[in-house]
Amino acid sequence: MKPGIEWRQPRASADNEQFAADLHAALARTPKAISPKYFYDETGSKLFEQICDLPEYYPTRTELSLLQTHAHDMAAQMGGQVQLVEYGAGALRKVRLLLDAMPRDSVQFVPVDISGPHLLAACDGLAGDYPGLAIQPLVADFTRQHTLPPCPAGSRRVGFFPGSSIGNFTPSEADAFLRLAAAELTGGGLLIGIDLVKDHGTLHAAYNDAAGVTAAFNMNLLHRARQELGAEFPPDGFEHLAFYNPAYRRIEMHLRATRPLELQLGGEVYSFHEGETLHTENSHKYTVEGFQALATRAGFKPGKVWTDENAWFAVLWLEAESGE
Ligand code: AVI
Repeated sequence: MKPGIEWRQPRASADNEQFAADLHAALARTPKAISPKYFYDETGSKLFEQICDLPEYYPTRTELSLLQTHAHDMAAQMGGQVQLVEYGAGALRKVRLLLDAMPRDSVQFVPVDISGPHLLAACDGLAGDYPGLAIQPLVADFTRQHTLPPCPAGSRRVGFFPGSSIGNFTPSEADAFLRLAAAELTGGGLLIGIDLVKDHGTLHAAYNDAAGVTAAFNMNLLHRARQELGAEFPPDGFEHLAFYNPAYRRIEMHLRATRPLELQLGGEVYSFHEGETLHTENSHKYTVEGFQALATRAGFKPGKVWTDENAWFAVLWLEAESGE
């Protein structure tokens, strides 16, 4: 910290402390990189909802249409009586399509999400629309050890992880999550949405929309840093950068310095040379076979696959066998 400079933190909270610590670490490493989880404050979550409706962003509408068309077939893979665990539940929009295909009294629904207030609000809405549905929300980070409510007698525990959210995990995080899920879903299975490798133009457009919503979503990370942590940097010092990296089969999002500049955070000064980036997100794209191989290594047995006519997105059923 520079002598004589007193850093005033605008709003102190445990969340801010973690954000500050992670942002310091992100800016100190080479290359600079931070977890995409910091996109999702209230503004970021709203921007993400807008992204989902963009004409260029095909994943949401493609997955919704797969769920709409095949919900009965998907529900049939799951089995008669189920405890349905949704990982990273969010707005609970997609699960409604599955629930519509299942007898209400055959399901105990366990949405798991790290954000308590959002989860409880979404559950209230669901309970209003699905009277009689048993809902047991769990506030937890589903990527870490957590304890699910016991599976009701006679039910199979099945997981639901839509949205190609697994694409935002590093390969080792994806492997760790799948292993954890295979263990806790033993005897049941996992229904998961993945975004598929496709032509680079379609991928590029999905993360570089004409309306600039994805750019605003990316830049929101810097707005948060300014508002919540008092970070200082030139207002036009960074621009949105998103491109497909074929070597890793992933879209990379970065915030790129438009010129040499300094970013001050809590008394520390971090330099950026022109063109240097803060890497903010990876969005991995898979082939069905590649993902099934990953899931098999984690303990699943691949089952049915539903995909659209362009083969842009896939929903996979993975059996978590008991090994007996
Ligand atoms: C949440 N996740 C699956 C989105 C994706 O496509 O990787 C996040 C996103 N980033 C930019 N646009 C959308």
